[in-house]
Amino acid sequence: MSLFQFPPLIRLDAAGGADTLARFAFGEPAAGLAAGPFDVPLAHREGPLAESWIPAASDTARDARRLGVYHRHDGRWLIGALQVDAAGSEDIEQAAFEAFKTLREFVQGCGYPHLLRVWNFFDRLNEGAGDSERYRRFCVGRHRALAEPGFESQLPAATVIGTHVGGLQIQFLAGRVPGTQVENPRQTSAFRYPRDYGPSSPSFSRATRVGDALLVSGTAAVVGHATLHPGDAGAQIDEIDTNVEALLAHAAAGQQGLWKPQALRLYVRRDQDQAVVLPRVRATFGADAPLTVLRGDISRSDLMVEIEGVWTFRKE
Ligand code: 3EB
Repeated sequence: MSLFQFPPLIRLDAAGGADTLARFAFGEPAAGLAAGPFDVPLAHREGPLAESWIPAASDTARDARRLGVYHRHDGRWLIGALQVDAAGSEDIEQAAFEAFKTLREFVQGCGYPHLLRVWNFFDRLNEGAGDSERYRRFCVGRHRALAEPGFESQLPAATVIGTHVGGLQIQFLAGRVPGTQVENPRQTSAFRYPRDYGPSSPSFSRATRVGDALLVSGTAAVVGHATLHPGDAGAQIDEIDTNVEALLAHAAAGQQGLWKPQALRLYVRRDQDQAVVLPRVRATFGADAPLTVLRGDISRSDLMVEIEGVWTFRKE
């Protein structure tokens, strides 16, 4: 029996409740207000306003802060957040380096040493030319903090999305036991991207499998290591669907069964692309698939859309 048959690891919800370990709330903070640790600081466009992770009796979950990392844990899982303000993240390479050093030290000392899933949000993602682009600098700092012999096989699933508000926001899920890294046969592993995409490759796995749940990284129209259909959101979303299908098939590893989406996030760079993208996503993943649409910048300036989420496997 796997851990996650009942209940599922995650659900999208509109109302929320006190019965989960963490509730990520979508939406840009109002002017002058700071984002809370579990706020996802992106403009919300469609779907549920929050994502609740890990059913937990409220009396077993604990709130704490150590090394500047706000976190909640329930004995099996830990969900945490680390925030760097606008001034502190102006040098995004250094901010990423320090944040991931802290994150490493934090998870190693907290009893939940296995990083399973990480989300990163910061502003002006595509600002700067060539290797000075902020996303590329972020990758350099993150890589510097994480690189050690064999680290590639321990990398969590991840997301990097650009915000319109200042500061670096990192959220993560860690466990007492490791997950299983899943790469996508249709995509070069990001940690093996060639030099063309920046001085340091992006340090993440395509997905992490935890029991029956597959935590899928932000997935874009990258095939091999190349961007396909640059700037064309409609064609890119079809490529993403194919990427996700390839990943799910690979993750099933020959087992008979079906992957069911528990909660999906669709990130769209430009509002005008939503009309073409959304119907295709619904056609692929089901009209009733639990989906939230957020506006955000994507790691390469020619990428217009990205999808991520959690799928669970049901044996047949
Ligand atoms: C890609 O496949 C698209 O740098 O952590 C997706 C998810 C992407 C995570 C990251 C980047 C990251 O390269 C971009």
